Amino acid sequence: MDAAREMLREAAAVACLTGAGVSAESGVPTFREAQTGLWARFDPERLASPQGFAADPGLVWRWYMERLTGVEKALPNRGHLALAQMGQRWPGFRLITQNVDDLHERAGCADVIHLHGRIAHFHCNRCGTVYRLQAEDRRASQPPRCAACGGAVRPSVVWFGEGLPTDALAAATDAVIHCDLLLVVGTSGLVYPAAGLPATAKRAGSRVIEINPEPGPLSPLADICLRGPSGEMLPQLLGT
Ligand code: BV8
Ligand code: ZN
Repeated sequence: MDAAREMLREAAAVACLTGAGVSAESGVPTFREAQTGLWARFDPERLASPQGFAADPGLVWRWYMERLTGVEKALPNRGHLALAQMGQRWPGFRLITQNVDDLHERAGCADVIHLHGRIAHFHCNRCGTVYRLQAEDRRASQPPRCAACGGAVRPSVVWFGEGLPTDALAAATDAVIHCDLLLVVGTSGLVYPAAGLPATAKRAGSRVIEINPEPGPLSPLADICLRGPSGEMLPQLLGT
């Protein structure tokens, strides 16, 4: 941890890429944790896809309403709060997340780069019109219909097989190319193109610190691996 603290002190420009692990201690299940209860028999990569939504819009809608309720009940944990403090201490700090929850924002982070969209935002799957969720939609068995074209409303998240928002991916790539230290926190490093960002940082000469209780495909890229939960590792790294 001392070497990591030293590396952070020496850094001129810091960026951070987070995955579902940073929200685990807030009680938001990680993406690959065995789906609990009702969802145990479904493959999240199938549900989080245009094919899954076309095949059974009601099932996918209910899955997202249940996850949204879980996110709204969750509170930012000490890891989220430590990252928000970094934003205050390192003016050029850029936070990139694969997560669709708003816990970084609720911890006080500004201009978070959301690579995979946001679960609390909605739009029409056919014409793209933005949709404001109504109370009755949360209990509905089918997705609401778009007032403009009658298309099905969907969460504004990036599904498997869909391209990432070009502006978010461009901002994330720019952030990792121009940082001299990248923190990679709570991600299994399985999902591309997000998982390619640490290699891009490395090629641009940045150093990489991984924070994750488990090793993974990104670990060989890291100069330092802090093997522990981010809710403990991040406050220690920041000395808060
Ligand atoms: C695209 C939104 C093309 C939805 C998500 C073969 C090779 C390479 C790529 C592919 C391939 N086959 C298919 C692809 C493409 C695919 C992909 O990468 N698949 C993978 C599975 C192989 N990618 C895509 O489809 C992407 N799009 O490529 O499109 C294209 C291009 C242009 C134009 C048109 C099309 C889109 C990917 C986005 C998918 N959407 N989310 C939703 O949430 O419902 S991704 C989803 O997985 C989540 O957002 C999550 O962020 C993401 C990654 O998971 P992690 O965040 O890493 O979480 P995970 O559960 O995996 O791991 C948790 C980690 O936390 C673990 O390491 C654990 O150890 C750690 N942890 C646990 N507790 C803690 C902790 N860490 C710290 N502290 C703790 N306490
Ligand atoms: Zn529409």
